[in-house]
Amino acid sequence: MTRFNRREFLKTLATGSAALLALRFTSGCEFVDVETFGTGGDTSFLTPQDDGVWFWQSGNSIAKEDAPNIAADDWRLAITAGDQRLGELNYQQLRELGAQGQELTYWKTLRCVFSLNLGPLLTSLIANGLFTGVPLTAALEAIDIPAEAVKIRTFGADGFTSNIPLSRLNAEGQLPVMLAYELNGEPLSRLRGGPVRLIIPEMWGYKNMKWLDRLDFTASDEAFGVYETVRFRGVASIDAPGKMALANHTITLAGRNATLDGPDITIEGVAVSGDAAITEVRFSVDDGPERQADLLGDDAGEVRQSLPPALQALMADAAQDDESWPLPNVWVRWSANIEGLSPGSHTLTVRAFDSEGRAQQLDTGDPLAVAQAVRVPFEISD
Ligand SMILES: Nc1nc2c(c(=O)[nH]1)N[C@H]1C(S)=C(S)[C@@H](COP(=O)(O)O)O[C@H]1N2
Ligand SMILES: [Mo]
Repeated sequence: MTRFNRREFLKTLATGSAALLALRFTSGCEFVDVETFGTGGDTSFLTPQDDGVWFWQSGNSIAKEDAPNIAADDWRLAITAGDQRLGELNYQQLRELGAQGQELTYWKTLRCVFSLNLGPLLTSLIANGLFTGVPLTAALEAIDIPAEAVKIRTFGADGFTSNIPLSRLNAEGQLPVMLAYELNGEPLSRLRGGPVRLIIPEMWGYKNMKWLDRLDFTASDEAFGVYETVRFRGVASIDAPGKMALANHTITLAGRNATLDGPDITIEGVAVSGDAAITEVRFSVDDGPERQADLLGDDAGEVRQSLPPALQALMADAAQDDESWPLPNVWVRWSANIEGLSPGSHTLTVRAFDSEGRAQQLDTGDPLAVAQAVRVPFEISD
């Protein structure tokens, strides 16, 4: 197994299609399959659960057809500390906890960490929805957690593994880690990791275990998990805390080097930051003066109106109240009109700012750095 290698990764990308509709690249001896919804044009705030609308990422390199197919009645969560069995939870018990008042719903933008490296290339490994479930702490109430435990190792039925620091479970001021069984008011589908997956608000996709079937409490602080120890071995932020970084995604120029009809164009995208809210998006053309893009998903009322009635009601139940928008860990859409472009080559530069005072930089010297503004070449036709 070789380490994740940026140069190899870039070479692979260079041979891919501009829109990155389906991407396949090697990481050491393994393949990672990545599918995106492409660079659409009308990203809705909420991504429908339907196949092909959410992105699908098998961190474990399995094809969709091979995704575990677990009936709700057959789902079991084993809770262990190494060889020792601490308890077990089934689907009905989980739903009962929900029915007894433990249920909660919140917005979560799920985002693959491969988009960290693909970000400047307009990847769409990102989607947003309303997850419903039970706080993990509620499900663990009857469990005797070993006093020396520092991490929870997490296991999926497909063999994927990851971990979360135990301290995250009771972190103050954070939404709870969730055992999620619904997305957008519907049972969590097979491809989304149903019947039950983990949802951790501020963390990258790989920490959000699909087809969750075991939680193992360990006193070892060693890195653990497929991404943590194989794909991104040695990248400190990948093991813990695993927080999403500030970035822009899905900028709709239909890919790099797109040719567009001028002289006026509209650009649109989504921006998100782990643990913080997007406060501003700025853009410039050909390194001219920066202007502010309009933020579209930063207002709760506006978002609610864009949803079907059933989801408006679900949103009203969500743990994030209207006053706290725009939300940390949740994308905002942005758009802008650019007028009077001359025929020929141009460069669009876009950067996001968050409520923690972080900003994407115009030049970090590393085009793949996460803090790097997105730069996209495009053409205006004659
Ligand atoms: N069991 C399991 N959980 C998993 C994965 C996996 O391969 N197996 N992939 C992870 C990765 S890398 C990402 S980005 C997200 C993708 O979630 P999605 O397929 O629902 O979009 O799931 C995470 N959870
Ligand atoms: Mo991922």
